[in-house]
Amino acid sequence: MAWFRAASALSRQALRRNLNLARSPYHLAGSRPIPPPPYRTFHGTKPHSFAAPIPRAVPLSRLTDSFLDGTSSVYLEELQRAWEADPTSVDESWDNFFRNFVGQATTSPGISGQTIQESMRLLLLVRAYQVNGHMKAKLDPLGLEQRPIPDDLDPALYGFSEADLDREFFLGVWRMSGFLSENRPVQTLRSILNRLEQAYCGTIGYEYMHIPDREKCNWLREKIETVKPREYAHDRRLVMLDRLIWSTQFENFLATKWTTAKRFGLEGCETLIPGMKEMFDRSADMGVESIVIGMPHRGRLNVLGNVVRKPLRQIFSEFTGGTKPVNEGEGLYTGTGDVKYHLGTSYDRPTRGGKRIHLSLLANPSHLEAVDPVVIGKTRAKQYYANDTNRTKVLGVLIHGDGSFAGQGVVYETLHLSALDNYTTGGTIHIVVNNQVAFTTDPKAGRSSQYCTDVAKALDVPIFHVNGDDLEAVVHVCELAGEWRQTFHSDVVVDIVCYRRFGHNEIDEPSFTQPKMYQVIRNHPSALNMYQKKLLESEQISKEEVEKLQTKVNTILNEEFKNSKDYVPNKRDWLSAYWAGFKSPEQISRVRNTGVKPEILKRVGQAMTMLPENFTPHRAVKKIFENRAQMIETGEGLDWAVGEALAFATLIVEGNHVRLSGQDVERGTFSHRHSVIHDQVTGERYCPLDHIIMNQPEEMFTVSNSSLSEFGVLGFELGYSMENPNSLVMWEAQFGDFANGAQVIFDQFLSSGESKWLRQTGLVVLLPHGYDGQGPEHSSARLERFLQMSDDNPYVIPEMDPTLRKQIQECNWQIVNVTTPANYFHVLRRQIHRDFRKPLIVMSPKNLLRHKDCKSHLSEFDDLVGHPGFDKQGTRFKRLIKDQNDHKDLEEGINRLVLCSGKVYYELDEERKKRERKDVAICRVEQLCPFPYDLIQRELKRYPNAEIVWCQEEPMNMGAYNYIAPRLLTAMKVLNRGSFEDIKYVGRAPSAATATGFYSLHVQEQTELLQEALQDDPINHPLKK
Ligand SMILES: Cc1ncc(C[n+]2csc(CCOP(=O)(O)OP(=O)(O)O)c2C)c(N)n1
Ligand SMILES: [Mg+2]
Repeated sequence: MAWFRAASALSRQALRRNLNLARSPYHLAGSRPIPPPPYRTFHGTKPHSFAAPIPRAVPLSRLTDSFLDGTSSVYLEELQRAWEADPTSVDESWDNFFRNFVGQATTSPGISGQTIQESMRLLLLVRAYQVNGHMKAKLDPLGLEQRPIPDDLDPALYGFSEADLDREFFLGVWRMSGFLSENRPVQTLRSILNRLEQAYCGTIGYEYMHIPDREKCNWLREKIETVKPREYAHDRRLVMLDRLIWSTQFENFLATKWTTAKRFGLEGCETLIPGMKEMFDRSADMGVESIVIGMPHRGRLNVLGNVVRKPLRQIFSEFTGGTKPVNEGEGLYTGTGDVKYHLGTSYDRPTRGGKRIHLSLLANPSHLEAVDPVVIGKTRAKQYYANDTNRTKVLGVLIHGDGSFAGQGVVYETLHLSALDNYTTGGTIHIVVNNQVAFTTDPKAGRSSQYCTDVAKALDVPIFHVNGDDLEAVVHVCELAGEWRQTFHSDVVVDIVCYRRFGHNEIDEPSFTQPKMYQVIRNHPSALNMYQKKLLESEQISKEEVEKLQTKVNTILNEEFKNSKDYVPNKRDWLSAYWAGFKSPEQISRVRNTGVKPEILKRVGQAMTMLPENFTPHRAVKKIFENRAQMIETGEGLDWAVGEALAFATLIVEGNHVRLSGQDVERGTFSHRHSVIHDQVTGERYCPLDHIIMNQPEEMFTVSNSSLSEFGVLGFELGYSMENPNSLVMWEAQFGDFANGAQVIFDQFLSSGESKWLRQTGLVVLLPHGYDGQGPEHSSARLERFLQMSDDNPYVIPEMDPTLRKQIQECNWQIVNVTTPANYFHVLRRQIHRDFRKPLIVMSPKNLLRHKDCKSHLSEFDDLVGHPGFDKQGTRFKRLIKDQNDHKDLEEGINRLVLCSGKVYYELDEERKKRERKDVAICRVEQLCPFPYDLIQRELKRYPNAEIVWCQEEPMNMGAYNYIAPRLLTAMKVLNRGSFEDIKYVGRAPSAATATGFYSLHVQEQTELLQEALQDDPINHPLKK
């Protein structure tokens, strides 16, 4: 866009120079050598003295302006000179242009005297309307402020005066159809201007000239520059009216029944509802079967009731506060709930064309726009499961506020997923409810761009601004958006410029801060009033018919209100089709084994290490794959990457969908994964895990490097994971630290989503973590924050009997810091091999990826009795790994039990070996949350005389210490193993930064903590140090 603006500015200057502008009295837009400040409000346009007379319809369609891309008249002049000197020296299209022009000019009496210069200037004027016509469009229903009309739209700038209005001009050029010729090669300037005004400066402002694709622009021009301005048939108008009545009366009804309740009403933008409905109807006509919607607070109840068709009685009942199910027994689990304007739902809705369309509105937090990527991820997953490879059956629709669309970075992060192979959904339709205020903040204080939608211009997508008072215009652009999306499979933005009739919510006073605006709003008729009046005045409907419609709607609203009093909520409605049979936290789900038959392990192991013939991998990669094949062959020394790949491959064999995304995940940040390899000669890609089973569906295994966004991509994967439980969906941070760029997703969705909205997800988040001297920003994934958000009670030991255990189901998520490839394999498989889903946060390793001791034997992955991984219950994830020395059930000679988690274990073990401390046991708490009370107690009992130490690499105010200490104390208390002061701490001192930036200091700190953990003398409690 910047280049375009520059070009048009250049052309303006050039024109001024060339025309030696003697300003005509008709030229109003004053010369402004210094560009004016950006206009961030609409509020009408300055009246133009070049008053446009009654329009005479002339179509502007099918403008194929292949050679008009250079907008400078200097350029045109130079071309002309060149052509005059040698016609073959210019492009064929220009040759035709000049020939044609000369021919016409000499034969048409009406245009005698028209110069080539005039013709060119006219073309530039047309172009200016296409580019900047929206600046003059009447977008603001309130008409408060005025925005100056750009010079480009002033015919005087092009040297035309009022005297030229009725002169005929030749606009048509060879190969140009539509407005520029269309059997009407000669037109008066007046009629040309009228057409341009009508098409571009009415109640719709089109922005599309930033799209570089001519075909797309021409498609839009055909729609915009139609011969006949849009005319809706009588019955369509009645439907629109009916829908507007529903929208308006719904809000009125809530306002009268619940006078003081916050509902974030839609008043001032009621046309959104008919607009959405028409958009959905049109989309359904064009093949859409399912729509996933995300939206903020404003108008949400109205959308739920009128668009999604959530039963009104249910909405009213919830409004009165009756959200808890009352039936006995199962289904009593309600979580902690959420306010009414955050809840989601899904229904099937019949469309105008007689089809049914499935609509789901996702629950969302207060955090504006945070739901955007979640909706897109969910849409993509739906497309995967619907085999919607063209992406025309499932559509994502996002509704935004003007303040949040301009202000929230996640909007941009989501937009940038739109055309990426593994993230595209074939276009999202964005609707902005642009009420020209954000709470109390005016646009000029809230954004630096002219329009709140300018962020979308980063993409090649059209933006339709529309005056929200003009129902038919809103409906028109909503339909157009649907058509665009189905035709070009890319995003599109509808910006409904409207107002907010009341305060930010119903108990807020808007005149404190927007007094002038609200003076106007108070006297401003509703869109319904206006539309009714229009239909009545044009005698398209009678007063009685309007009243009948109003009464019908009112009666239904009242009946539903009455019914809402006896409304009994159903059991939770969280189990969509794919989730049937999954257990809620109140139902016990048996813990299953995750070991795999040895022959399957071998087979998938071979498949995932095999490279195609004639493929030339990088030398080092070839070696890695040879080593991997060897590991599978011998069963010895399986490393982290192989453990992970085996988990993926075995899940695929079992029919699950596996998806891993994040920055550089294909190779792996630490060059360890190599899940996609590149032919060093041809550059071709090969992904071995795409070839695990015969005829494996293309996306069944997806590994994808992502855009450099944490918020957007994690949100996307979260949405993806929520669609179908039989999928292992993972997001990996480059380093764990970066996860806080997506903090809203962790806080508002992942840790609390199930509790608030009764929706489960088994999303896995891999966060590289570990202190290896790489400085403060690459050491810590802030484990403490995840633990702090866990909702298990530190002072209550839950039921731990394996047959009755619901500990994980009752906890909001699981947090692990796993230390062996086999345990990693099992924890990933456990995500799928259970009857419920819980998010899994993994502190994933960095130096363990290649650590000599961080290896597993293939037998630890299988399910054979007697194999190392096999315990009493079979082979499964180990929540705690006991000391690796062969200890009996009672070891009175052990003086110290060091509990730790993560890679520090290997360092502790080495130090122990060095010091030959046979009296020290080291246990790894692999699953930190929920806390493995049973296994911890087993170890406490095993070592009755041991001093109990928690050892971590992180500073004392970080890591797991603050989570572990009270839980360990609770476990000890039951066994009479001492008090708080008996929990010894070994780790770094409290610190503001996560880690030192000085490598030598890191080494010193690390050495000291290892030495302290294994010192001969008893360790002091921090209180006594
Ligand atoms: C991320 C985030 N920051 C701040 C808020 C508090 N807040 C709630 S509504 C609102 C104004 C939103 O303005 P706009 O997007 O224009 O929507 P409108 O309410 O005007 O429909 C703000 C700042 C929020 N909900 N989310
Ligand atoms: Mg707003």
